[in-house]
Amino acid sequence: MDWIVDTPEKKVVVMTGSGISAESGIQTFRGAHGLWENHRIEDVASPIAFRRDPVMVWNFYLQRRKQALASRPNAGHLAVSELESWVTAGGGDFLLVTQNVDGLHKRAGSRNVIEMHGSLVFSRCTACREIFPDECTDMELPPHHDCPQKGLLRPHIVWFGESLFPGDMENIESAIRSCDVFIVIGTSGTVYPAAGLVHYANSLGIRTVCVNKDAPANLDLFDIFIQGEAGTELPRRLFPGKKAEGNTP
Ligand code: BV8
Repeated sequence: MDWIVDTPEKKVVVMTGSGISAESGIQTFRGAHGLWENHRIEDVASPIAFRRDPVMVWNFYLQRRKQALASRPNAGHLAVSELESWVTAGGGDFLLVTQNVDGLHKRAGSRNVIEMHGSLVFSRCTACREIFPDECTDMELPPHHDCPQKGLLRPHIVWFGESLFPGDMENIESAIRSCDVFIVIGTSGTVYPAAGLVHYANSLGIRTVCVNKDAPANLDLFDIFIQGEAGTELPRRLFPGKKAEGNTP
């Protein structure tokens, strides 16, 4: 049995995609043939779409916020949170980078998290740019902020064609530069710059591990590929700290 992390005093970076939330009942992007509520994600998750039809985009994200708030973290999220506790208690460093906007990693107890594509439970004012927690699920129309400019609210999400939040990429790359292992879970490796991070880790000679239900687009960039569902594979393989039944080290 290959443990992915064999001693706690390691420096570990984990990156996840929608696949880790699939077992919580949240559909993945490609798994839904790229459709969400019959929308192609690229057609809705963009500033152009929001300018063209703010009500449709606002409600698209309202539906996803409702679904996320009604969902629960699964064994995969919990295993990542346990790994963080085990590594940090042993004197190691841990960073979780997630492409997901569902908030399930934080609800599973993960602490050092970069939600690189934003979060469904935050909104942002398009005028004053204030970002604030927002778990409201009954505003069918995008509300206006109570700032002087009365700006239209938008989801605090990184859309296609938008840059990541300031500093995030630098912090992610800095953590990868100093890590011993980069573990990528539940992502098809098709969206950049997230999908490029394994290239970066490779260029630095860092061990790269992929845990995924299907072979990702960038499979050849990984040292180890564990094919399977995150909820099953992660508790068994992430670290020897927890003896799951049926483990044969
Ligand atoms: C950027 C938030 C610089 C939204 C997301 C033209 C113009 C502008 C940009 C581009 C362009 N062409 C290309 C680009 C770059 C673009 C891009 O990469 N496009 C792709 C489509 C080619 N990227 C960007 O625009 C990024 N910004 O480049 O800024 C810039 C700025 C201005 C102008 C030019 C450049 C911003 C990208 C962020 C977009 N926002 N999310 C929302 O959620 O609504 S992306 C969204 O899709 C996710 O966050 C995630 O990143 C991606 C979906 O990917 P996955 O998570 O991997 O999901 P998927 O379904 O694909 O795969 C799931 C996997 O899980 C599968 O492999 C499956 O096998 C596996 N799985 C399933 N079940 C399980 C499992 N694994 C384990 N266990 C299971 N149980």
